[in-house]
Amino acid sequence: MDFTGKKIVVIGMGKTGVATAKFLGKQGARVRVTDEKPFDQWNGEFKQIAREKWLEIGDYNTRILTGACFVVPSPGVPPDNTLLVEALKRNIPVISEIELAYWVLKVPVIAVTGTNGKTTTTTLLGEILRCSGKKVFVGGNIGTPLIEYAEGPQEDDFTVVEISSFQLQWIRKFRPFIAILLNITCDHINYHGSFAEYSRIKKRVFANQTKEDFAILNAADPEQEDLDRIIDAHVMKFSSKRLLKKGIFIKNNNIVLRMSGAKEEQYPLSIINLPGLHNVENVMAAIMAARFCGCSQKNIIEAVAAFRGLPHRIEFAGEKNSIKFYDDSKGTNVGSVVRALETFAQPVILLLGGRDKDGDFETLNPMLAAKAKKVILFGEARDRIASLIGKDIQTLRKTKLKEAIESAYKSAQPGDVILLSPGCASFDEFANYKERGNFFKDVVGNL
Ligand code: UMA
Repeated sequence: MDFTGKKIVVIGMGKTGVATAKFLGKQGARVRVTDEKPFDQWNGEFKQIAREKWLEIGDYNTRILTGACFVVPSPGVPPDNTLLVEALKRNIPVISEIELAYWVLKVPVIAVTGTNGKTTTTTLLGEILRCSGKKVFVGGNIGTPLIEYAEGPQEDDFTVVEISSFQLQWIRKFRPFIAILLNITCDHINYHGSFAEYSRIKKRVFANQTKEDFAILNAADPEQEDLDRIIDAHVMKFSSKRLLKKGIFIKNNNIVLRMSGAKEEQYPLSIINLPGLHNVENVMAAIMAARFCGCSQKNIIEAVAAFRGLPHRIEFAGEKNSIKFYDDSKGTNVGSVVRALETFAQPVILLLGGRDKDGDFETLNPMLAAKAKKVILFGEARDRIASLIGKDIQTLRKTKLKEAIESAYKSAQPGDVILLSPGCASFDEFANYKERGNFFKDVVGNL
């Protein structure tokens, strides 16, 4: 597409919005930007483009839409945002940043989505590809927006991008040559309006694929049942629960990859250095994608064995008086709390809370009854969660995370695990989940 002279509106001046404006400006567009926050709270990189002739800063109201050719909202701008609703009313196309990037992308895209495990799978797949001698860009929701990559020389063999439901909301042609859907459980209801809508949007990752592409699905996820019937791509499934005629699954302490017309491959489970069955699923999905990219079994095994996981994902955070602490600050939805609890055989004191995303905390009850010795609720969401979890589960309410940690430690006994797996966003008390996780580690260190 020729962007020269086109008037394009970018909403939200965070990481994505600034990168998008920069890209469009370089392409000769007239870029109008706006944000609900005051100027001094915009992403620091905005300063680099603030004085450009092609840039215009607009007020945060519908006047900004006048004459717009299309609108690019930042991922965090919800679909019911007034500016977006008005743009659609006026028939002005709304497109995601990943869609815009896709229009100019020359490197094949591997998209990784799902409620949980995206970052681990994306990172691991990037490592496997690198270990196999391929040049790769790893980004998307994980950090560097795809549009920033699209603006550069694009000299890699593959791009591996973590894709969120927010980014899938406004795609039109975005077509990854491999798309992975790890799982769909309740998340971001306050953004999408309902679980059904969230699930529908997640599945859009396959919408533009053709039979030349690959779709990797989770055979054990009830939300993905029958999904292969509506996908045009070549479907391969992974399962941590049962054997498959074709696909990737667990058998006798091995991951087994069975593809038609090829010799069965085995990858010992013992090479995985990550906790929990959910991580075996992430590894299975990454192995399958890597094989589609032509990586050898030897290189895959080497890369998986070398991969130590990521911070704030059920990360060991220290031990005091035989009480172990784990930081799962990235666990920002109920599904991830379940996964974290499943990982432990010991009694767990769970720290749950933060900013609520309308999570279905009532579904946690069986898992809490089985695994949690006590639940310390903290932050904005504490009262709502308390009203949803079972009356038989011992709970305590604290305003701030620090008090919650101290209280957990006071009531713990040697052999217990204290787990921060908040099931909520961090924004009521912290800038992001990383800051919350690091704070947790600091407090634990000072106990
Ligand atoms: N804004 C508005 N109007 C609104 C909403 C937001 O003007 O209605 C403005 C805010 O004031 C702010 C800007 O938009 O200045 C923020 O935009 P953003 O929230 O989209 O944030 P970015 O900095 O662009 O970061 C986004 C992703 N953020 C979200 O999806 C919320 C980052 O994922 C991602 O790393 C980055 O793009 C690069 O791709 C974060 C995230 O929390 C980690 N993602 C969610 C998740 O993983 O669960 C989806």
